[in-house]
Amino acid sequence: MKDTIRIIHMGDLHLDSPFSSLGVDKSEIRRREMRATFTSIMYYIKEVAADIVLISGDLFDNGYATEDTADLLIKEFAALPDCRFVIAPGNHDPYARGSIYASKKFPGNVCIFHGEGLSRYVFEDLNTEVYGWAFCSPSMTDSPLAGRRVDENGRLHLVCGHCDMASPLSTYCPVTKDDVVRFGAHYNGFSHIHKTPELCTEGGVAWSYSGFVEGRSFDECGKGGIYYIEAKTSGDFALSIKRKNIARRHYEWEKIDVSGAGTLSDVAEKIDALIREKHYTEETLLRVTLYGAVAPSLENLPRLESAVRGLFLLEIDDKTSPTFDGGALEKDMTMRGELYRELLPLLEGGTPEERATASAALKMGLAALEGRNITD
Ligand SMILES: [Mn+2]
Repeated sequence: MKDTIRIIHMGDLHLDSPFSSLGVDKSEIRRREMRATFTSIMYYIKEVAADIVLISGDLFDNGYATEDTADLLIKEFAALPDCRFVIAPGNHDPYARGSIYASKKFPGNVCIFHGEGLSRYVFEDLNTEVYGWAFCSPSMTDSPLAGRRVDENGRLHLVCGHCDMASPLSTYCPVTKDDVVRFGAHYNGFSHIHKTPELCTEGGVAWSYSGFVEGRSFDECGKGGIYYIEAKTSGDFALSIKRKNIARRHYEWEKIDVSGAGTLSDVAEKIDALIREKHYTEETLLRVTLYGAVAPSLENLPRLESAVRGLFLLEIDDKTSPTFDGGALEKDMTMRGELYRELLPLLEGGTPEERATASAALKMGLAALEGRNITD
């Protein structure tokens, strides 16, 4: 029997996710890359000779999953027959009639939970048990761990499940911290919350979300990844847990103060400086929130999105105020000055929504008064 086993924990891959916020071409690239990342993870699993892979749900998006994806999963799992893949279906890939899990023939090294109650797979040769459950529909209101304890049988105990630890009222399987600690498994691999995960431990119990693997929007910034775990299969069942970044591309969201900018190239220079400083590349999807008082004549900052500046995607979130050096406008006796004076109370003292609306109104109004095109 192995003294130490190697475990991979991952989830929330959302293969075939539509990426609807990107254009048609880029969303297709991202869908392909997502599948390629899955293949890279499989290479990694082979390279480290993992014994068990915990996939804690939302491996794919049921509504969008293609036959190609099903074939890819089955082919990749079958290519690593010495590794056990344990899958706990989540709210996006529930074990439901007609789903890939229920209708496709998976190889013998793949174990898929298929009921909402707690059950387990026992790997005697590894002295390890994996407890888990399945979403059988897009929601689940009871915690499978509530009031339960592991069998104290001298084995390494793992949990693989999709759940929401944020609220006991969640309809996405509300598992509480108390449930997890009382249950007493050595490592609990969860998924559902996508942000970069935090490993928690208490009283010999460790748990973590897997986090996302490939970011899918600006809600998922930073580099996605998986966990690599080494666990003793007897004695103190000590764990060593490491994060491995594996994503192809990453979303980032930055803020830049562009106070005093008078032209688009002033702003572009600041964006370029940030890209250099942070070493962002074509692996980066970047959103920049621009803020500060800029010249009233500076409008249509989102036009800067058309040059991606060496990135995969650049998105401009314009929160500037067109009030820089407003003295001249304040004294201007034409319609331009009148418009400025009219909007000034909102520009300076309104709510954030009022300031944004007043800024847009001033920029458009000034452009219109100068006979410039305001439709693009
Ligand atoms: Mn989920």
